[in-house]
Amino acid sequence: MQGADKGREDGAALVGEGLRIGIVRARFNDAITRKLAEACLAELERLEVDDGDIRHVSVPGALEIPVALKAMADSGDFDALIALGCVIRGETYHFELVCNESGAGVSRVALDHSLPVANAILTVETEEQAWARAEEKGRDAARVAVEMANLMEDLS
Ligand code: INI
Repeated sequence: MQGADKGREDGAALVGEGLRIGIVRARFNDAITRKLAEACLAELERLEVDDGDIRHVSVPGALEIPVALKAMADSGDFDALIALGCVIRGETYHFELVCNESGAGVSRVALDHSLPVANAILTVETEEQAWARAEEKGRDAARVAVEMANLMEDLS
């Protein structure tokens, strides 16, 4: 098993029908985050999430992702959210700050709202690594969002 499926043993539902998913994509490193989005949307479609149940917005950079996620969470209109971004150390002298703050913000939204947020903000050393990981990371984000939305429904 790889990626989002690592350790999955309980057959938690990977059926997306009826789920409402919000996606926030950072435009910084735009070509890479578009690749993340493309893979994520393809997997959501494969898992039968209806196109009309997906809201997809973009923000300037990873640091703006949490506030957009928060607005989506506040709306009560979503069963799970997905954060798509890319931070590359080689081009970012404040790499740690952008990684840590965006990651902490994503987790905070999830816990404050009891709402699953799949974190697909790539944090890598080089652009080459980002390209190598983008497709799997985008696909995993879709699978995590669907699995966790169904789990939260089971637990509620
Ligand atoms: N934002 C990213 O998403 N990735 C980066 O690699 C990055 N770098 O290199 O700095 C980045 N910075 C912008 C930041 O997210 C905010 O948009 C900016 O600071 C304005 O608030």
